[in-house]
Amino acid sequence: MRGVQGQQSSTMRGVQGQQSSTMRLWVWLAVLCSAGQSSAVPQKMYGRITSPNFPNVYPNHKERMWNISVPRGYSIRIYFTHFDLELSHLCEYDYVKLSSGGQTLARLCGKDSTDTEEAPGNRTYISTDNQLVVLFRSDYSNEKPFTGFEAFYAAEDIDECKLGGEPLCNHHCHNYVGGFYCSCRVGYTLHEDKRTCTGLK
Ligand SMILES: [Ca+2]
Ligand SMILES: [Ca+2]
Repeated sequence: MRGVQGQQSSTMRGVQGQQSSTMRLWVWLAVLCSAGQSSAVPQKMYGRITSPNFPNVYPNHKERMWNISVPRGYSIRIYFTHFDLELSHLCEYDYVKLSSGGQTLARLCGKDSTDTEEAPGNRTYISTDNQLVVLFRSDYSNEKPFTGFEAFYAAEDIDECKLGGEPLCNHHCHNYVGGFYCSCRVGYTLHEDKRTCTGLK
């Protein structure tokens, strides 16, 4: 009996040893892959963000930041389905700040817009590039309870052919979801830069 048990346990050890070395290999491969493809991590194309404790009252002295990022060729559209923050002059005390491309898109507070303060209402905000930073901040007090905000965002195709400024294509521009491409009039070929057309001679 003892002999059989010994055999079994040594077989078991063998299997376990094999399993753990296979495990090690997978972990090692996973580490390798994640190290090499950190920029290729699938990005969320949509989402929901809320103030802390939503739909309940948000706490004082709170700061939260969301760095929303979608693939290149897309911008981010965001709108609010609920907005109730303390109102203060120029949204000094509590606010939600939207920024993109290094500039502030909006600084929001209150419930409805006033002459000097902006609340989102039904407005939709669009990022200037493929990144949007949302910052929520509350100061040390509230005169009454406020329930904060709920917002939804989604990636939206940039129509590169309709952007202002210098046209991206020499002749024809064609937009598609996530990018664009150029083509040339008859008698011209597309240059290696994929944008310039040169005459055939
Ligand atoms: Ca406050
Ligand atoms: Ca596009």
